[in-house]
Amino acid sequence: MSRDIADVLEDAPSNWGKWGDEDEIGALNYLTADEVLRGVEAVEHGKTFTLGVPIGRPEGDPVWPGRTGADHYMELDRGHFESGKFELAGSGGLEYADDVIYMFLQGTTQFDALGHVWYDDTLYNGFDAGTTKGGMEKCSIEPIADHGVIGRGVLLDIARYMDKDWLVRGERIELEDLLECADEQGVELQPRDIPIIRTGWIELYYEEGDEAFYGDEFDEPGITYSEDLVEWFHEMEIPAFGTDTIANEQTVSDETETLLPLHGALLRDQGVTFNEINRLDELADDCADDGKYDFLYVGSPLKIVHGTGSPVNPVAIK
Ligand code: UVW
Repeated sequence: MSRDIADVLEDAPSNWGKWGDEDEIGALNYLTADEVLRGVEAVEHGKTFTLGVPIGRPEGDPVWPGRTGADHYMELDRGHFESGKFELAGSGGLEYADDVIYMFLQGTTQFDALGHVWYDDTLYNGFDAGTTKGGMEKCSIEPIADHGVIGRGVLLDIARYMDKDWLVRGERIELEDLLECADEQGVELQPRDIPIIRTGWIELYYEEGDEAFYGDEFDEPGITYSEDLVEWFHEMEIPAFGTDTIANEQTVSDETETLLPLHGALLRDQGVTFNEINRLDELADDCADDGKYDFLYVGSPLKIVHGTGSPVNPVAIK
């Protein structure tokens, strides 16, 4: 039976007030200069991996149901000059192309702002949900973009650990799986790390298409709420985490039977930044090859005024 999320999370750990009443970046406060340097220490070879997915493919982009992929329009191209419909006075033959993109800010690889999801009419740090009307007055993506998301990333290749190309629809990942996967990979998870969890799920979209990905019911695999998992995030002071799924968690929690409870427990209560829809296979293959699963993680969202999130192309540097 589906439970009220506020009841489920009544005693869950919270970071409200920890960095003052006006704080809007939550657990990113843990990412101090020392943590950036700890990330830099993980760099050995200078190999780089960009984790963003393509934006605006004619055949579509993977999105949460109800959202649409990016629409990309040419506003100006060679045709305008050929037809004489656009002239650039004094250009001396110099021409240019311009384009426009219309997209959901959560419609690609992205960071959620801390005000993106809430319950009980209240955002992270106790801000009133009414502050979202007409644009995020509080907990928008801007303060996160001002800060940046930079630290030691650790890939947890759950798909490989489970010996699968991708997890099964709706499959749950437990805290134990994360810890055992790290153990098997021979990497130590340290406080203030940025875990990057690979399920293989987004690869299913690109390799087998829409129907295989969405199925009859949208139900992604992933971690979900449990007391031990949210306690672990809290004790480990996890500032942010990423996955290769649309929403970073099991869609319908088989623990709470509610939708996306970790958006409540981690994003709204602990102020943990969510980095969603990453493409992780190249990074994962490289980690499996050299046995090195940690790296400098650099995420730099756009400063979208009052935005609920921002596209991002995170970089992992090994
Ligand atoms: C929802 O907000 C439903 O999902 P996401 O965090 O993926 O944008």
